[in-house]
Amino acid sequence: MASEIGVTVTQHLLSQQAQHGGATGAFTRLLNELILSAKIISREVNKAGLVEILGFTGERNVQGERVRKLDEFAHDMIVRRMEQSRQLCVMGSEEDADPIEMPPHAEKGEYVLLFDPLDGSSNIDANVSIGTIFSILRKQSQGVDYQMGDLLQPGFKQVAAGYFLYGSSTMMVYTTGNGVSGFTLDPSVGEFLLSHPQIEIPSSGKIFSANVGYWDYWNEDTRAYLDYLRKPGPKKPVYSCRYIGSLVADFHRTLLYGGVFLYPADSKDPRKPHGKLRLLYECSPLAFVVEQAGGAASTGKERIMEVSPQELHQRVPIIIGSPEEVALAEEFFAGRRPRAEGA
Ligand code: AHM
Ligand code: MG
Repeated sequence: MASEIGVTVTQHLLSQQAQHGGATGAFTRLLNELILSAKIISREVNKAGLVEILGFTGERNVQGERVRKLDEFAHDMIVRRMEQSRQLCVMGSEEDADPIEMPPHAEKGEYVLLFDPLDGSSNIDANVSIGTIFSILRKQSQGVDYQMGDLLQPGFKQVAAGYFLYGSSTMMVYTTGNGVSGFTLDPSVGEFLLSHPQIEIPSSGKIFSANVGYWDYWNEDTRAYLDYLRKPGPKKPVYSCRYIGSLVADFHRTLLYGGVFLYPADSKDPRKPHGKLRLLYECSPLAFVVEQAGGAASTGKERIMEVSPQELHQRVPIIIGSPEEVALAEEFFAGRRPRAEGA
């Protein structure tokens, strides 16, 4: 592409597709449908304070949490639009306990979509940034119908992943395994325009992001790691703590500024032995993005992208961000403190 100025996300997708000989355009059509869903969600999020859409519905999602109306709206919008995309064989949503099958009459495709329709929704009433996270996989099984194994694929099998951030502006950040690109929605023309070509995460940063309210629940390794980050040392800065409590927003800041976000296992809280965040809907897609930007994502013991999913709503501890901070966390989780001592 001669100049990146004024490049729309569709142009960008097409140019990426042109680099893959034999591409049929199915993937571009699929992503375009998702982008349209996000534009509609963004419109609704932006007028959330103006209409009677806020408030609880009284229902609970599969995680036992109360579902807010905008979550339902986002979920329904994506499901309805993607059902008619003709590119999918099955979907999975954080808001649905079961796989979402295509309607019987719908033409099926070769892709699988996993998504968190509106992450961070407990922040909606306070006008805090929230987001949609997505992960696209290729169907592995033979035949027209899907198998559970098509949904339960490790992160390294993803063909694309990214998120939409509904913040002070609406952004789309995605990867197809060829770097990470960011687009900002120009609401006057309704287009996502390339604003962040080739995003690269700094190799280290000065911010950690974690809900330190859970300090007493965390294990010794987590506490030792964060203690190290927050205390002065001759060879290191004192890290600032920034925690919005909205994953897409916390992740996006980490991607741009560097540092580390973590949602560790709550070893002393039986409700969250594996942390809170879901492997397939939140951790795997963000791991793909961060790795493509030069960062890393780990459970503390294992690369997130290599975790083999056992169930749709599986949760994993996550440490994600700049490569140096994530590598250091893995040292602490292995019980080693070599780089910490004398630092
Ligand atoms: P959600 O998918 O139900 O919105 O929950 C996920 C959110 C993330 O956005 C955020 O990182 C996390 O929950 C915050 O949890 P906590 O309040 O326990 O710190
Ligand atoms: Mg979520």
